[in-house]
Amino acid sequence: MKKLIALILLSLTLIVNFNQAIPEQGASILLLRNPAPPQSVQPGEQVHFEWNIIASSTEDYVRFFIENPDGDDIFEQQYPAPEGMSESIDYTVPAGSPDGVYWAGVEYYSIESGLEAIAMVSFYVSTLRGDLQIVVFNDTNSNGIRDPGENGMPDIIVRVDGPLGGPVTLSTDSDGACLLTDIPVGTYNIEVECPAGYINTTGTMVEADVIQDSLTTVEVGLRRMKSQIEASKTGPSTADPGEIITYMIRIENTGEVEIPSTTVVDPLPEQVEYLSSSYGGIYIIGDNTVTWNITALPPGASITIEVQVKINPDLSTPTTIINQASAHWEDPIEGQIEDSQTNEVTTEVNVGGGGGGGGGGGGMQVPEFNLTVMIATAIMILLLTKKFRRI
Ligand SMILES: [Ca+2]
Repeated sequence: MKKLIALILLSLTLIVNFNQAIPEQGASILLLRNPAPPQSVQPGEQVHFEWNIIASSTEDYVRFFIENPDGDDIFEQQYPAPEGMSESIDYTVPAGSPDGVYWAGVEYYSIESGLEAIAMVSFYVSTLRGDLQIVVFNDTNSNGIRDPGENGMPDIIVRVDGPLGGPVTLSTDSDGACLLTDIPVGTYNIEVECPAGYINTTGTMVEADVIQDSLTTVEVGLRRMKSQIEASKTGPSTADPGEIITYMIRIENTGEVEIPSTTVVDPLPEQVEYLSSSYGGIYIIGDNTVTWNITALPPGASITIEVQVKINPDLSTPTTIINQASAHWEDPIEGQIEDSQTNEVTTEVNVGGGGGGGGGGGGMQVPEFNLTVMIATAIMILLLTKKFRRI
């Protein structure tokens, strides 16, 4: 962990220095310091500087200097030629120095041009210091809290703005963490860069207070955006032999990301003959299958496609036709192909004669029953009337 942070800080230092080197006539200066902000030193502690100068001109001398937060030079050292082109120095911050942002500079003077190049880097002096740890985790249940089993996310870019300046850019390690040690106390603003396909579950900016001699830990949750296609199908529940029926297939993006490409496949039942389809459906005779290609479908969007078929007119016995389609789509975040099945559509094919006869038989049953009830009721009334007459 410490090694990684050292590497990160070193790389940051390199970036800062390359940006701040001002080669005026071809000379360039690489100036490094340790520790690099936001890590700070207390008065009495040392800051290490080293530099390397590349020049095609003739060296006159090199000047190293340090400025306090007010911009006043508080330290200066000159290196006459041939010294100073590649040097290091450990500077001890004097006891009683005020807290703040200090600057160190290296100036290169050549015989030909005088002051030819200058590089400057900042360093922090802080009497009160603490540590800050930022952990980025995969908030799989999206509740903004790190629950057991929710792993840290490596290689996430984190920007930290502190009370003395910033931001510094860090990257999380294999445990999803980055650690800043010996940084000035105060309020820090942390911004975590969301990778494509993820959203932040704990807010895009997190504020953290660093307290003296304490470790402040901030947990930032990210969640993978949902990518989902839902497919459903409708069709008639009954039909006759030879009837033309229409199946409707609805494809809906119920996720949070655009699905770039969806293929819908409808293997037709053997009892039907393909007639036509909407939305550029392609019918393959050998497979008796219709296929559609749907391009970019944004979140919340849906498409309904149709296929017309004719029920086999030669069906002679009651038949149940079952049809089910499927959607195959590419998850744009993970890059893998996913499948969604529609519901099954069941169509009962009535075959004339058998069904009608059954209906007729049923039709006779109701009056027969009523007649029986009426006759029974009449007998009852007759019997009761006779009984009353006797009384
Ligand atoms: Ca959670």
